[in-house]
Amino acid sequence: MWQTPSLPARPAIILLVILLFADCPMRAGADPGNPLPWGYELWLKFAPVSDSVLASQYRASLEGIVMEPVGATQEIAYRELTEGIGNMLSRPLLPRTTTSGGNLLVAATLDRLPTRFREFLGERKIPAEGFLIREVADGPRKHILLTAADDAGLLYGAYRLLRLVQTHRPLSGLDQLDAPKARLRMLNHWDNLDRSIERGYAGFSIFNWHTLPDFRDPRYEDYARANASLGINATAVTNVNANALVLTEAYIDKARALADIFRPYGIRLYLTARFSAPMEIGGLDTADPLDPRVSAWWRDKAGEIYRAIPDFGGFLVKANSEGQPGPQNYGRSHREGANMLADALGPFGGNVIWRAFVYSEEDPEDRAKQAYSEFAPEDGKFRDNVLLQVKNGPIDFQPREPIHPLFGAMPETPLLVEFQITKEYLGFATHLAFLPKLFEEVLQTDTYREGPGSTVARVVDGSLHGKALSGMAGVANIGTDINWTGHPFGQADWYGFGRLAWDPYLSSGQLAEEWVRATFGNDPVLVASLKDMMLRSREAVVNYMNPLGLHHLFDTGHHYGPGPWVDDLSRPEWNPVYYHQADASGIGFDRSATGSNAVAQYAPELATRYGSLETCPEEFLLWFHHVPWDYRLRSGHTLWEGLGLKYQEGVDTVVGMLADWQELESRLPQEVYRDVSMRLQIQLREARWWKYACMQYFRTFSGMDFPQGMEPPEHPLEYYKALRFPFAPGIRPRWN
Ligand code: BDP
Repeated sequence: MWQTPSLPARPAIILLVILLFADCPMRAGADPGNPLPWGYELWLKFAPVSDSVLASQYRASLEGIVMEPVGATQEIAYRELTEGIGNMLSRPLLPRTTTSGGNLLVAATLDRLPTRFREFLGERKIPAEGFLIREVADGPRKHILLTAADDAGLLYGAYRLLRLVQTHRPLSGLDQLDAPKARLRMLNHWDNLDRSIERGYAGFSIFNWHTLPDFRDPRYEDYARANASLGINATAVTNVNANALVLTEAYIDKARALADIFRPYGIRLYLTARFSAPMEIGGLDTADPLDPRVSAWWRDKAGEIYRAIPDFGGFLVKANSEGQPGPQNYGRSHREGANMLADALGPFGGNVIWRAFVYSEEDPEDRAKQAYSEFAPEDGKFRDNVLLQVKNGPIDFQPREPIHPLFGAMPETPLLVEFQITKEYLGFATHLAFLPKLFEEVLQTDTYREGPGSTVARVVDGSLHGKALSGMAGVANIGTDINWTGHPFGQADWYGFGRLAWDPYLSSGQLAEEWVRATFGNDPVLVASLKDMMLRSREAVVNYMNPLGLHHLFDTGHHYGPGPWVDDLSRPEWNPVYYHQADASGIGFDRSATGSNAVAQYAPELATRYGSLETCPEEFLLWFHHVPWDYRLRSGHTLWEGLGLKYQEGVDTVVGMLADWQELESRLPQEVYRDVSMRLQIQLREARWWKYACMQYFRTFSGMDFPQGMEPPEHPLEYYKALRFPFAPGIRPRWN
């Protein structure tokens, strides 16, 4: 049998994994030729092609490889191609020195490609980080040509070719010219220096700051590899609720070690910068951005970092938000704070990523309006190397939100769309909710800022306002769990995020299918059934948690489970009652012209659509309107009935997902089958809990009977209100 992959990191990982699992009995369903537990290899398993006809076609097209790798990135591409294709074709992909001896894979960057191959490009240009994969005729031979303008492009092209084989795509007639649509494709880790992870549900942080820089956990390289395989090219490895220590000399040295590992994979390292760092670690008595001592401190700090990490990406900053320090502590604006940092990083080519997630405890304005009010008037006043990072919706990563009104509203300011991959509000790592469905919904929404077709995807790729700098950031769902993401299907969220950051126009259906094929193989029954299940899963969560535009009904602090009754927290907008506004007359937040008028922050087309009860899509009904309990929905049901039936629909979908999963038992590795079965049982129990708790509570206002078709609650309201979860995971530690 052809060998399992042996990237440099691999032997050490295998050893580590063997040690970790030394006490475990032999796991049923494990591949005997591959000692890695299921899930560690993510979508990069490159299992042998099971269809023998297809396998022989691939073998005939890929008889050997002509490639002379130059430098670390090309070495990786070479290794991936030879080992991955070798594995999938169950025979080595041997090196050749000439193109005469068979149908070959010919791979090189353009500058090293023989002229006769360069001609196959024709008039087309390969953009930075892009690649061409094309079947080309060469006398009696047909080669697969892989070429790129730069090393990163060659690596991305290698992963694309591997994916084509892995997902059983034909190679004949192949002609793919592709490049990332956005410059910045980034993960944000909310990882603390003590390895706890804010909103992390898959173990501890993979970044072990204590043992860095000397101990280079092989996992760092496997992490970089997984990201590179998707096209992710930047990562901020520390929490936005930042600790200034990471900017001290010792930690910069640790960060250098990570950056060195990530570099050959085309990934630039970012750090989060705590705005008060000049006081906490710099001995100054102020962090006022307009104080020359403060700006000098940041300039020196930038210089120090760039001496260690010449390609350092820059700072990601959360300022004056949820208790974090910022320029407003000194009466300065976000712009003044961001520009000061931008001036420090600019000479080195670094960026400041400034988060727009701000809302103030003193501001009585609707929280959904605050970021727009703060930032929109500042358009055009930021330095060129400042990017504004805007969450997908105006509140906070809810199961469903309308798009953030800032999208398309700042034509002069580079922008990153921020998604949450970790499931703070979609069931942690126990619920299956395929997030690319949510991402797709946001990306395909039309902002109408420049007329019809001004989608959020065009904000991500920069085309809406011709921006060179733009992109997508995702809050990572990765931890030390052996399968990286806790829930096996959490891998699909990481995968889908990365692919959408590369190309925000991809469909969630395609991504689900790609991931299933890469992860579970190409069995058509499995592919169809899992894809269908994944595509239904996100709407299920919306329905059993926050249907019809409800939002932020989550219990306090940990956000685990329902807490719609919570009304005693110090800040009004920390209480779920602020968001649902239920009373005897109805339920929902009036953001129309008669209410907070948040609708006016959107382009007129959306403002009109959302602002009127008649045209507002029902999925956003209670987001924008306070609606009487007996209001007739389009289905003919009253709002009260419709609400109960939506909750029920969510639960029913999970019942269906569980049944579909059980049907597939014989087609799945046993360990995954059991793992996901248990998680689906938890999901079902919690879906019912949400439905019962919320409907019991809302009935205290509607005063109506539960609708026909909704299972009646198992317990009285007091039971649900009394539930406590002091150790629910992911809570922010008290010190940051
Ligand atoms: C909220 C989280 C909180 C984060 C905050 C943020 O509850 O832990 O610090 O977002 O994005 O969703 O800064």
